[in-house]
Amino acid sequence: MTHIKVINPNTALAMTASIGRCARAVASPSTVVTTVSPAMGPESIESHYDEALAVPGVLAEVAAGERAGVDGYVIACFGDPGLDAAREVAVGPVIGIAEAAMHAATLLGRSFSVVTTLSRTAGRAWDLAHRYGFAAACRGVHACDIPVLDLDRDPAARKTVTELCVTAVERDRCDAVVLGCAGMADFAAEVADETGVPVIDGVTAATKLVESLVALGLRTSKRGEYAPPPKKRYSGLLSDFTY
Ligand code: 2AL
Repeated sequence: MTHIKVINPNTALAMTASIGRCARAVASPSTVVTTVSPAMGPESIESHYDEALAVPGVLAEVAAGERAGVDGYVIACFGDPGLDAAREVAVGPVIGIAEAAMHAATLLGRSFSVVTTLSRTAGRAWDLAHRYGFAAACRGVHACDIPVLDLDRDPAARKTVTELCVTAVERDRCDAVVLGCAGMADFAAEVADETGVPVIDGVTAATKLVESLVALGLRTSKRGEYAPPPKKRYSGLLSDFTY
């Protein structure tokens, strides 16, 4: 049995439940998927400030997962918050949803475009495309300007996102679409129907990638930068993080 812990770095529990449904729908019957939100952090992540303050909660969940014998982790927010730090803490693989989706998109086509939430999150999506080596394949990052929590609450959100994906494919002439928020995970099938191109939701892509790496017996490298962090004291609110 493989145990994958899917961490929604925000504290919106309805979104965590939806992320869990999407991840479980693709996981093998022999995989147990646990979905959590950290006990502390922002209710949604749509700024660099939100992202920075989401990271301690994510790391606490990875540390708890290590104590519980979790085999691998998905960081289910498109900014991939805390990904490198989580890999220092975890023995098994840790994959971010932007990372998973961009890798999958470039296996299925020569180019992709990202459809994200607020315009201010586009810079982070571009940063990650550069970091993962996919900037040349990324034709555009388009914002629907719907706040993360409204993706679920606003009945028009699904249609707005789908229409923006259709426009992105026409305008960018891209081969695939990457959904730029975990809150869009259950939009993928509909967007694929409307655009006619592969549409990658990072939650499902990352879940299957983690599952595959674990099945291959592969773990995070502990030789270099992803070795456990040096032991030292942390003060104040971070005193529990002393490694
Ligand atoms: C996200 C995401 O995936 N979760 C969240 O809170 N914010 N991404 C985004 N582009 O807004």
